[in-house]
Amino acid sequence: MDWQTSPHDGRAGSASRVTAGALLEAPSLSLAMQAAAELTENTLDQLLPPPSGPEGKLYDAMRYASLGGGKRLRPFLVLASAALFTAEETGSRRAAAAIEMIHCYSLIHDDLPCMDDDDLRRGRPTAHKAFDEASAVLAGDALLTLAFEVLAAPETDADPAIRAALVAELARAAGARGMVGGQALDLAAESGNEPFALPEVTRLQQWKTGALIAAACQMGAILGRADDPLRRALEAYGQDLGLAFQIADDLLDVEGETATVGKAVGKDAAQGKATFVSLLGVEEARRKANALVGEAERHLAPFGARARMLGELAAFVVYRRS
Ligand code: GRG
Repeated sequence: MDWQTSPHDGRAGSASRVTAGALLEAPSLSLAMQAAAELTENTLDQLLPPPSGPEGKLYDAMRYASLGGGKRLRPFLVLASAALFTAEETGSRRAAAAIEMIHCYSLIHDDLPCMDDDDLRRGRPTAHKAFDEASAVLAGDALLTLAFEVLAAPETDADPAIRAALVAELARAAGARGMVGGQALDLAAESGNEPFALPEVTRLQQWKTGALIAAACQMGAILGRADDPLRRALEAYGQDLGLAFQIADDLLDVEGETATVGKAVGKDAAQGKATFVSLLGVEEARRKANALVGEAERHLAPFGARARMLGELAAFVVYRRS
């Protein structure tokens, strides 16, 4: 077994050298997440171009925005979902890195002056502050395209149909009827006269944030050649998790502190943005998030005890502080 024992109290205490396949047997969710983050960091480091030559600044910006930070939630979901089906290690790691590339590109672009205009991300200056706007735009573009290059490569899976399914799943979730479409709805909500009501905010968030989270679970199922019922169970889990995540994000914007969250807080209220919290109030938003966690956990029933980490993750997503 790869889980190491802490010299202090004899309990399993280190996530180093753990394989993706072992994530589901972790002694705790935090160790499982730490292990997934390490696997993701190492895989990203291998896949991202090393900074050299006249284009080195672009590679530097890509690495700055994707290495050394973040919870690595989406990679964790790919790795843990794939592990449910004992999918092959290399493909799981590459798919986990690919979805994190898409996520990091979205953060870079979201922080730009033409979008949210933020100075702080993951507790550090945003990419356009650390570099410049042009480099940040290009780093985002290059991460977006590298993600699909990685998925399409034979090293990800020997079966071209599996690679095509991964590409299609991620493209759909990241595109105009997914994350980018959700961002467009967000901009439309800001510029419109009428604030969005609950159904519109729900669709916006399902696209902007939920789609990628749900896709992470689906990519694990694709790598694991899951049958239809199990794939649908993971899909339903991912959808509830995605919405719970967004409600928690809205709550953090109201209740969190910049130093812990790692980005500016209080922006939604300052901009008069319609969010789950502004529409439902803090208590009802938290109740809804908790209810979604319960639903998400119930969808995991067909997987039995092996899905314990994914169940715990749903609760973590709602109670996280960053
Ligand atoms: C600009 C194409 C484009 C898309 C932007 C997802 C998105 C759409 C923007 C991200 C902005 C944002 C703060 C959305 C709220 C939810 C969210 C995605 C939070 C950040 O995700 P975490 O908490 O971040 O998983 P870490 O840093 O832990 O990876």
